[in-house]
Amino acid sequence: MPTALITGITGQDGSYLAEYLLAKGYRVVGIVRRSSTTPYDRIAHLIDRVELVSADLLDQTSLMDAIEDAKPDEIYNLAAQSFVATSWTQPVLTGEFTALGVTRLLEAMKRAAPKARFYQASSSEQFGMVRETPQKETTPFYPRSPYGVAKVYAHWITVNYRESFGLHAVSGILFNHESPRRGLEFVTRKVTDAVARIALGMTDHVELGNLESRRDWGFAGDYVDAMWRMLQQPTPDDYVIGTGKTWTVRELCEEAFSYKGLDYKAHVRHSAKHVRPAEVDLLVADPSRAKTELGWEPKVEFRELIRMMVDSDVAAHVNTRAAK
Ligand code: NAP
Ligand code: F7E
Repeated sequence: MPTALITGITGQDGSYLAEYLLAKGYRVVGIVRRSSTTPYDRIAHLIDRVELVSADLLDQTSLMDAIEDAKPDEIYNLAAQSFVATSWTQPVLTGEFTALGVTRLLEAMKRAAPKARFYQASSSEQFGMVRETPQKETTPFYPRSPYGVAKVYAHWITVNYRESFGLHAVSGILFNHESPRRGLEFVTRKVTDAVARIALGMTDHVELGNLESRRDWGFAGDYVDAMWRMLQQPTPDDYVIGTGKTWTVRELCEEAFSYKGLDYKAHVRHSAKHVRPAEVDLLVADPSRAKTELGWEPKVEFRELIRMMVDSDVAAHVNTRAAK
């Protein structure tokens, strides 16, 4: 039974990856950071089947201990300060978690499990002000936020440890991927949750920033399969993962509101508070290399994804009401 160590197991991707690897027969060990509460909502249904160890990307010794104890065959580094907007208000912390945290983890792996395979969660935010469209593995990076800058560092330190020390380390450059488990602060979930609350008469509007930016949105459940496939390749390399299609935030609103028979124009208000100091205007992947070399393709398309999220948010609010 192979062992996988997942940082960020309590996050959106970590929860789907844990499910996916358990189904494949892995022993799954998840790193969690100490908190005064235990917010394991996304993995509550897995809690008896995974092992949790306490460590933090800020703390080198805890990472060394976690790797020494778990003895992993595969390490998936999904932990990060992952919200782009927060990276302008907490730029130093974002750099510590999202950039230097990766060096700490690679250093721990180099010492405690040099034969393990390492996955780094790179991001389409690294392309930022895009140099070509669609974006592929060879497209130059031009990050537009402290988060994007931190991810570029994390990406290159992963390449560097591969080339310097022969570690089997790969980066998946993943475009936006969403699900009912997406954090409420991200725009897809913010919109689908608002649609649910408006449809149930709990509120009548939602405040958004820039409606014209374009994103390549896929389903998180499909993307964790790509992570695993990357680590099974005999030679470590980096891959772009996305759908190859792109939509504006406005189109996202149209899709989500019209599903419940609502007109987004009557419910979406502009708020300068949600406009970013620098924007990434257009992202769209060229995932052809992943298709050819990994045999990976997305299964859930945009409309199905948005409807799945609206349905889930409606059900959650109905259940909460019923429980009161
Ligand atoms: P997420 O839901 O925000 O989860 C982030 C995880 O990181 C949480 O489990 C969080 O733990 C953990 N974490 C944060 N700081 C930590 C620290 N100092 N030490 C240990 N753990 C820490 O993010 P996600 O959407 O699943 O994304 C997973 C990864 O992929 C992230 O690295 C993200 O930047 C990257 N990425 C995401 C997307 C996307 O569209 N989702 C696209 C490209 C790349 P707590 O529960 O304790 O907060
Ligand atoms: O913003 C616009 C916003 O926060 C998408 C992370 O997972 O994907 C994610 O980063 C777009 C931006 O995701 C609001 O300006 C308008 O253009 O959902 P988001 P993101 O910034 O693309 C990448 C790949 C990652 O790696 C990240 O970790 O939507 N937008 N109005 C808004 N965005 C938010 N959040 N809230 C608004 O009110």
